[in-house]
Amino acid sequence: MQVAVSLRPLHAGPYCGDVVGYWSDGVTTTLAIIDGLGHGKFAEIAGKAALSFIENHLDQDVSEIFSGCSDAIRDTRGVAMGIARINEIGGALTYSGVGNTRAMIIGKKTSRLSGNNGIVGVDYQKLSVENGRLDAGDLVFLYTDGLREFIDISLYRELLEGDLDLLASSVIEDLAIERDDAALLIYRKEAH
Ligand SMILES: [Mn+2]
Repeated sequence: MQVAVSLRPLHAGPYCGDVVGYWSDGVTTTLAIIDGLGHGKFAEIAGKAALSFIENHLDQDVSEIFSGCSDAIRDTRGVAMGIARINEIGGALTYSGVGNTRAMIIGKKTSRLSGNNGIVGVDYQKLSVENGRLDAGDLVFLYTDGLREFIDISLYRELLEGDLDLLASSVIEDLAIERDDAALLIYRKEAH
């Protein structure tokens, strides 16, 4: 797999409430996008607490991670969060999200994955699971609401098969809004 991350704290400040993580053992890959509520120090504390919970519970399935994380970070402001899990061999992808983080798959066609209402660490009513399948070369975008929601992929055609870091920095440069932290993670499936 290949992964690129681009983060842009609000006003280039010292804190970033948007946090991303990715982990792979070569078979199972987990991608996480986290937006600590609001911005500033306490958003970052919430975001990092969620990241740390995920990192320490990678053996659990995604619904268990969401419920455990929601309990574990209850003394923070809470977060919006999306987690994608990918089987590197077969290409199966599952995704769950709570709050307004965004996810999309860019393959032969582009599909947007939907999340659920709520706040991890405060309350959410249900956790739906979206399923997809990735072929080698397909991309997964996970991003926060610090980017404009609609990413017009056609504008980046020439970058989609190229350097992921350049793609991530170009998208965040073009689409980050002025009033929030912004984070984008791009994953590319490689042939197994
Ligand atoms: Mn945000």
